[in-house]
Amino acid sequence: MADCIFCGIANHEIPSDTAYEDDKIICFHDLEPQAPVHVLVVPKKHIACLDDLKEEDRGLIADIMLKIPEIAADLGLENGYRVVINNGEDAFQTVKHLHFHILGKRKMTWPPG
Ligand code: IU
Repeated sequence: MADCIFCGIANHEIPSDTAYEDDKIICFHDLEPQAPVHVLVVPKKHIACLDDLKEEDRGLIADIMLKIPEIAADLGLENGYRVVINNGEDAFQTVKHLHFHILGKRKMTWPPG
């Protein structure tokens, strides 16, 4: 989608520090990490947020969920990690292209801020 930064990263028009990539997914290190390890798992298809998911995206979302533990293992997150989706304004979603944060290598707190 034009003017979407994460589409630009997925298309390699914008550089990123890529941790994993396949034909449907790109995972790259967050520019403003909130933990010692902080990557974003992004579907290459432009989907703005969870509310825009369609039945046809079922396989893609399953692929992402199954890939996350593999990426976490590759990043050495053997003690656990947090997966976050900020969905919509109240959740402070700043990039309107669905993405899954993986944060690790520090103790998380609960409830989240
Ligand atoms: P959010 O869930 O939409 O709030 O998270 C967007 C994340 O994307 C946030 O952690 C930013 O630091 C990160 N990010 C990035 O890594 N590279 C970019 O070019 C932009 C945002 I724009």
